[in-house]
Amino acid sequence: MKNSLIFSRPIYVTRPLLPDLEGVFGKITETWNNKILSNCGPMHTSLEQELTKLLRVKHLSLFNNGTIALIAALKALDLKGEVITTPFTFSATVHSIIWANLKPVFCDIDENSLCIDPNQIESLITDKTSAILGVHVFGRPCDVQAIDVIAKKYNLKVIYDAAHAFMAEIDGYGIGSFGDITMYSFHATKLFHTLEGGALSCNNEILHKQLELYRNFGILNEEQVVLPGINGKMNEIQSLVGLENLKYLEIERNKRLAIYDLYVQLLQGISGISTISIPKNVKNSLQYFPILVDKDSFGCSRNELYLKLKEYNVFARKYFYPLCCDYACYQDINSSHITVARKIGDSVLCLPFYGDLLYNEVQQICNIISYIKQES
Ligand code: T4K
Repeated sequence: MKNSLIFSRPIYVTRPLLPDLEGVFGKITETWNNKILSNCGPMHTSLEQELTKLLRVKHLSLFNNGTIALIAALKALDLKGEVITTPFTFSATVHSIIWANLKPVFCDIDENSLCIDPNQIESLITDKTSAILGVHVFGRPCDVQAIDVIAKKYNLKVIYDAAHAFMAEIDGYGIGSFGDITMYSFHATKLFHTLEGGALSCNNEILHKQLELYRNFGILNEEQVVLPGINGKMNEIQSLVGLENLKYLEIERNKRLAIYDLYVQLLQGISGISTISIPKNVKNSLQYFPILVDKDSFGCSRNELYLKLKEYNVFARKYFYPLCCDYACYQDINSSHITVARKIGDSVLCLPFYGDLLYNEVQQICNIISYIKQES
């Protein structure tokens, strides 16, 4: 039985969306002819305009990756002291706080949303706190209303890491409508990508100008450099790949939606495996397909399932284990109060999820999980 379930090639957690090469070559030819390769050329301008419309935000600035964008966001808000954030995220979220010369303070997460728990934030606020950095983990949004109330009460800035939340919406509002600044990642592993890339959106024109200065060395004009900015610019090749990928976005989203539904349907019969529900008022970003493994009712732990899946050539990922607060470099930051995130970090597993995954492959992955359960 086991041998018949083994995939003949590796099935990874994701595979990038690749636009038709002819379209890419057409745009590369344009770029070669006009010889503008970077510094906000025509492809860049065009992608920025398209994304501003698509994400329904007031201002959007492209960046060369999400991490540099997040650092620029923290710098542009002129923050000092401490930033309250989640440990259940990719390293880049917390590293960005350090790169902006700020101190991360870890807050536990909510068991349902897997995002920062607003009920735990207030007790962590001190006279040094200047901001809250929430992450819309797996595209399921933070409780933006509760966070807004706390931010207003204590006069804090709010930054959202929406690396997983491209095109997510709450009550029909684009995910970038909330907080002071929202960051997006367009890395190759993201549903919408520009090879590497990212963006920041905000609703404030003055802040938008600051972000653009931070993106380009703080250069105001040929003779004035007004702040210590960085090189955060997206180049023309990245931008044109983004423009071509936009053409396939709806197709990719529809394919993922069908795969998402199939996974939910096939996994619901397997006790010990649960999926993360998306509230009715939220538009799913369809970025990842996370499951939670309950060792007692499934029969083996998340770690055992992860390792066993590899024997079948299925390379699921433990996003996000270990928690950021357990990294060697963050041992000096208090995390004794982090309990929910530890439980989730020990039970979460992201299954392969991308548009080119075939229905029979989804079926096979679910059959393998069932078989592993039977054998445990
Ligand atoms: N905030 C959050 C919450 C994030 O999740 C991220 C990034 C950021 C901030 C920072 O944004 P960026 O600065 O990256 O724009 C990946 C990505 O590199 C990273 O962007 C992403 N989050 C993170 C969750 O995942 P790895 O180390 O897991 O990637 P890797 O290379 O193991 O790739 C996973 C699988 O994808 C591979 O097994 C095969 C497939 N793959 C990957 C690449 C790069 C491909 O098929 N083709 C490819 O080109 O970090």
